[in-house]
Amino acid sequence: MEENKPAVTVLGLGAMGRALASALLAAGHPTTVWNRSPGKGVELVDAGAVEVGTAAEAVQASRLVIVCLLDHQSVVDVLATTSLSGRIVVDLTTGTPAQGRALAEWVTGRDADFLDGGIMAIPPMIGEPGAFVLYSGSRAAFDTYESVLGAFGGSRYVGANPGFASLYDIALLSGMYGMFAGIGQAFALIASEGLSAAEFAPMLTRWLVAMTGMIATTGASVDKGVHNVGVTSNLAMQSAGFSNLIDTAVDQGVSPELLAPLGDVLAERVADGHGDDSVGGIIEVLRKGGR
Ligand code: FVH
Repeated sequence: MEENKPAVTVLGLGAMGRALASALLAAGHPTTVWNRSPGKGVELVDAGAVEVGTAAEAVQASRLVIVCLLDHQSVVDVLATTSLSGRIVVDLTTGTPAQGRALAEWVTGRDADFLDGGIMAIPPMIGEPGAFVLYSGSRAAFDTYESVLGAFGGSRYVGANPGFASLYDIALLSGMYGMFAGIGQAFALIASEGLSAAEFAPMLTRWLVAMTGMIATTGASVDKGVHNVGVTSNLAMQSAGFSNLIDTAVDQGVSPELLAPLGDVLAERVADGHGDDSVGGIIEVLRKGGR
């Protein structure tokens, strides 16, 4: 351990907590770890970590406390057993913006500072260049510990509102799950004729990568609230063509249940008189708040 490196505590040694603790150890930080069930810290202890028996002891060991548990309730339950006074709590557990704001209030009410975080990586990526972590809440805490948090990958501070890291996190995950839905549908269609999904995969990758160009242009049109300028593939055309996706799924014995709601939203925007919009126009339907 390097003497001048800040000590860090990690609460939670699931797959992600172990990866975080491991990255801190690799960066030379004296690292104290705790997990509800014993036995998950053995390799970390071999690498130099100190494992303690209670969350309260772990929180006393370091000013900087990283929390990575299953969910928001487990975080509240565990932190309630500790004394947080003078601590900087960084919660990297996935949660909602409302939970991030509630936890910030709860933690700061206990004489501690707070950062909420959203990890945009899976455990093997931690410490690698592809990983990045979003932070929101105390700017002072972020500035003080940015170099420590850099052990996990890139760090991005997204605002003082403690709910913002979760908001960005969930927005990114929403984009990811939308992609998963489309990929699942595409493979199901290919498999319905006994064709090779593995051979189809490069074609799907090429197509999806080509389509990513629309992300930046759609973002710009969302900010302006204008969706009908410079449109090359208008919504009326897309909505009319969308029935082919539903009909083909049904004909091939594949469920259209993931795609059908998107077809409804496209049709609603067209019915609202915005058939000349680009696909970004669907955001205006979504922003009405659901049916
Ligand atoms: N793994 C991933 O790919 C994703 C990447 C993005 C961020 N997520 C979030 O990270 C949080 C932890 O995920 P994880 O992968 O470490 O999850 P598990 O391996 O299942 O470990 C869960 C840990 O939480 C502990 N725990 C659960 N319930 C409680 C409780 N009531 N009180 C105290 N601790 C609790 C559990 O302890 P144990 O079961 O070993 O005793 C583990 O330490 C999560 O928010 C992801 O969404 C990961």
